[in-house]
Amino acid sequence: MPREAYEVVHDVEERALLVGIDRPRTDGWTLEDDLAELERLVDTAGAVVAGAVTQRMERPNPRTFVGSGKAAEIEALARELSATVIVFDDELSPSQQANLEELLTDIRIIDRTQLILDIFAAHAVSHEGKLQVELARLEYVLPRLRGMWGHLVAERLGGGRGARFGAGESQLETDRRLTRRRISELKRELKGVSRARETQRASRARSGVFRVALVGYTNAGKSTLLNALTDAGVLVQDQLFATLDATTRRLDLPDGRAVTLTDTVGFINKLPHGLVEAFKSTLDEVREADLLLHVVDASHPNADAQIQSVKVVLDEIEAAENPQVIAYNKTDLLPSAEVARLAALPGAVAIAAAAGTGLDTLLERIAVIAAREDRPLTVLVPYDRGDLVRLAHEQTHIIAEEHTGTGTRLTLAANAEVRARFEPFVEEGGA
Ligand SMILES: Nc1nc2c(ncn2[C@@H]2O[C@H](COP(=O)(O)OP(=O)(O)O)[C@@H](O)[C@H]2O)c(=O)[nH]1
Ligand SMILES: [Mg+2]
Repeated sequence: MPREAYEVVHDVEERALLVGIDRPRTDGWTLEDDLAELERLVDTAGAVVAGAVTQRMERPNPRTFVGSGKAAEIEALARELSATVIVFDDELSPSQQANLEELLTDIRIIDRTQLILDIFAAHAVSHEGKLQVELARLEYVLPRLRGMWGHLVAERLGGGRGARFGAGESQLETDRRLTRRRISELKRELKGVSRARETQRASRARSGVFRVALVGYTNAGKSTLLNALTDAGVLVQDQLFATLDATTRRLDLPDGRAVTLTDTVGFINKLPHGLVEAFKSTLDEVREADLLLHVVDASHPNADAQIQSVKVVLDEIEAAENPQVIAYNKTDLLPSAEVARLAALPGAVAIAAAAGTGLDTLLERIAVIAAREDRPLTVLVPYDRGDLVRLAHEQTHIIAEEHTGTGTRLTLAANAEVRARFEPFVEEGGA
């Protein structure tokens, strides 16, 4: 559905020329990895990759990102390949963008950040998701308004930049003012929208329900796993960022306990900071989770670097310290020796979510962790409190259950929040 809207924009085939620089780095990624991923992003956005240009540099040129000689080369190649857009693999500063637009006339220039923002915009489904994406886009656009306007002026006046400086400046101020106003409107509206969810989340926290959040690199198989474990029916696609909204479902563990499982937006290397900010309320689900289920596409050649990138984002949203289980997914694509090696890693489980392999082991692992804070308790629940008996069955491990003349006597193991709810019915000496 959102794809359709997007295709209207791209009914003329977009042909992209990718540009990346090869510089010394320590994050486990190579330029080839980056460009392969950029190609997938371009593909997800509905465009075709016409070619790629790279340059080896110690650091990006502060004026034009690549060297100025390289820029001329890029322009020539773009014409030769009939490229309609040039995509830079890193975020360009507003002035780099403006300078490049001046050098590479007649061809659109975007960077990785804008490409990701476009994909998010096309995939946002919920009202909240759409607001979050619009906010991130405007935050991105705001510092770039000068460059964009300058470009327009230059175009209209045939390069005579500054000739109508006064007029341009006041238009720019208007644009900035309107953009800022819309940004504060969006922030206000988002606060309202996320309040409903915060209320839900707070009540889940109070009820003592153990909360599990799926995290992982985009396309790792998070949504597939949620669907395999519950009846969520969320969108699964071999695309980057197919799902942005948080979906929470009840998950029944083998020991009879019910927990919640939340699927949310995936991460990517160089995830735009503005997006993390804008998706803060969605990502709160991750930060507040009792357990993170980190889903990894173990068949991906860059699996290790992807794990590192996920850790960087978890750090940014202050969730790096939450308990974690790593689920190495897509093991159906790996040789069995490799699967055995992964399964033996500390805190890891090997699964194939699509085929349902390894899910029993995964659930048992979750159950063990969910039970870590459990302490035993014996309570006598009166017959008019069926709600508490139901709670016991859903949220605790029941050790013994007996029907007496005055109520149901339960011996159960539960965490502190749940134990608090049984407080009035604790039997003498039974705690
Ligand atoms: N071979 C294989 N493919 C899988 C497995 N799990 C998921 N996939 C595929 O990986 C792609 C991304 O899955 P999705 O659940 O949308 O990933 P998400 O972005 O992490 O939510 C889809 O094409 C899935 O069919 C698996 O266990 N094995
Ligand atoms: Mg998904």
